[in-house]
Amino acid sequence: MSSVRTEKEAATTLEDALKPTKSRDADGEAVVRAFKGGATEDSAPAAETIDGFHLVIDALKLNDIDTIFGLPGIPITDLTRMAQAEGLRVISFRHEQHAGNAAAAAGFLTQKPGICLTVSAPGFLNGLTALANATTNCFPMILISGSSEREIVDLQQGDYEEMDQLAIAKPLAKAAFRVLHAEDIGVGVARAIRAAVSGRPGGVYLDLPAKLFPQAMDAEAGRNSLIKVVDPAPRQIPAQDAVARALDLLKSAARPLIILGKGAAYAQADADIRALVEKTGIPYLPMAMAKGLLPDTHEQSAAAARSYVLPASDVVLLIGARLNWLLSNGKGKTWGGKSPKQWGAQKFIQVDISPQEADSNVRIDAPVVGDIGSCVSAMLAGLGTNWPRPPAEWLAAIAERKSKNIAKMAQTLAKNPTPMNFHSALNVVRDVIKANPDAILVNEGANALDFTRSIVDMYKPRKRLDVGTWGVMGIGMGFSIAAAVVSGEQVIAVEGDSAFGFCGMEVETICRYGLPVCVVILNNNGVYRGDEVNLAGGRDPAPLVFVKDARYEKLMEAFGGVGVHVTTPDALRKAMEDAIRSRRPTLVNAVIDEGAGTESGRITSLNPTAKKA
Ligand code: ADP
Ligand code: TZD
Repeated sequence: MSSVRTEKEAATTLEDALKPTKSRDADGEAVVRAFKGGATEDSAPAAETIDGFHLVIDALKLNDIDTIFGLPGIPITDLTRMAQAEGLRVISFRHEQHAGNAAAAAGFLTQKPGICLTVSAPGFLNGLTALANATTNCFPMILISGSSEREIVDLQQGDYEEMDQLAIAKPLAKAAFRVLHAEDIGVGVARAIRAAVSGRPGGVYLDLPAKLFPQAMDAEAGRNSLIKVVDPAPRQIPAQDAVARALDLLKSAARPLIILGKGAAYAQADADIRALVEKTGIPYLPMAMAKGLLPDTHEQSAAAARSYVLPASDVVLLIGARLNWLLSNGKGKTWGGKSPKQWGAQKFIQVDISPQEADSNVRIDAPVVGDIGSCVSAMLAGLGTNWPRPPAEWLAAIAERKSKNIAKMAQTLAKNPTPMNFHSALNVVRDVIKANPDAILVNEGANALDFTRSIVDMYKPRKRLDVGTWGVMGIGMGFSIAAAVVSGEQVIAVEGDSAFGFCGMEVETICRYGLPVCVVILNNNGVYRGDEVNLAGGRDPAPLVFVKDARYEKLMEAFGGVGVHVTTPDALRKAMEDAIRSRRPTLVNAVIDEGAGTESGRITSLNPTAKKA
């Protein structure tokens, strides 16, 4: 085994591990990373060495990772400092879950794994929710957590923040690795990157014990041990016969439909996806985070006729969308089935990178397995020159429903009730996004989510980030911070007041880094709505109700941002326009009718106890 792990060099306690003895050469350069070791005091001058801290940093940099989202503490405090000193952007959060959410969103937006860095046990667990959520959403991220001393952890002898983190992360991550020796850091980081972005992307856990960081090894050997990952997310070309089968089925359709999911947004194959939709002339539905892949105002969008097209369609082409609960698992009333378990009459084509996704809910007649870019371009190539337009009756039936529903929505949006409601407030957000199509919209809540999704049109790909596959609350500020950091664009976060509560403290982070984030809280005094009463008649408020008329905007003011309290659409519009003009961190507390909203929003039916007498 290499001299790196001689008794002399290896830190024997956590305290030792935290006290690296650094030395600099004459110009303060090259040996900045050098550690005493590799030579005894009376031997020849030590060869240049490199420690674990810098190997981790160099491994990340070598792979074009330029940002770390994290929260410092034992044993990774020095890692955050040194990473910043070495030119990485380190965004330091107030709670690891939001750092993890930021890493996940960065991964979705850039196709590079977002990095979240945490301390051991509790910090790791705080980050783990985000890691599990990233895996569920197929977003690439790497949760790097420091961990305590292996010998003590494994014997359960009671170390500081003792926990077998690797074992706990495994079932919630796409992959999980631990690095024990400095010379393996390069491999560990490379494996984590490959696992996160290849195939179906997901969350990866990388366990770095405290003792690893101050381990020193010969600098040249260290540099040679690092790996620049070649082609981390290799194209996966679909089989020609699978493509032909899919196109034959699509051609045979009388009532075809395309559904675009967030996998399609992630794939960054925007031009080809648009070409496929337009060349086939097939109506399409965007899932929430696929909105804007084609502008929501596109004439082929069937979003305003969703409840008509799903059951009526006969062949459905899914591109990067799973038939999970968000699509009623491909069966039941939504799809024309008579009972919740009954399948509709559709035949499905599913384009997905995961070979195991097909048939997970209903029969997939034509799976096309490969990366979306390659699959869609193969399908485009196979369309030929005389692809038939979908039957005119189908298009006309959709157009009729669409225009009826759009007219109805326009009427609702034109109203200006007092107090404001979701519609009159979101009508403003709709205008603001239309005028600022590059802005990234982050969205969470129940009603605040559902109404924003249906009212606010998106015009460009990957401009909408939301609660995703789990419908998880608390992603708002982490996603907003990541969006602002990786894109530099204005971010608008439309938040339910409950949703905001899960992550509100991160407005300090937004202020600290001066990020152009405008948070709009649709404040109806509670979870879903704010007008419930305690059924027992006691003094405690009902479980879903918050402090009335809470002044959330003061939270932003507390950290130097702009806080605005608004009760009218005009005031909301002005506050949002000011925020965009100034690019200052802004929180608009938009007070809406506390009776507005329904339990769980659009998914009331999933509530086992929601049936009201
Ligand atoms: P939505 O919630 O928008 O319906 P899902 O998260 O359910 O979308 O589905 C996304 C799907 O996209 C996943 O099944 C995932 O395997 C797939 N996917 C992600 N990236 C790619 C890619 N580059 N190529 C092909 N499929 C992908
Ligand atoms: N906890 C977590 C982590 N995720 C969840 N989804 C929930 C709890 C349950 N939940 C929802 O599904 S939506 C929601 C909760 C608590 C909040 C809804 O209230 P809101 O939005 O104020 O954010 P609206 O607009 O008032 O409905």
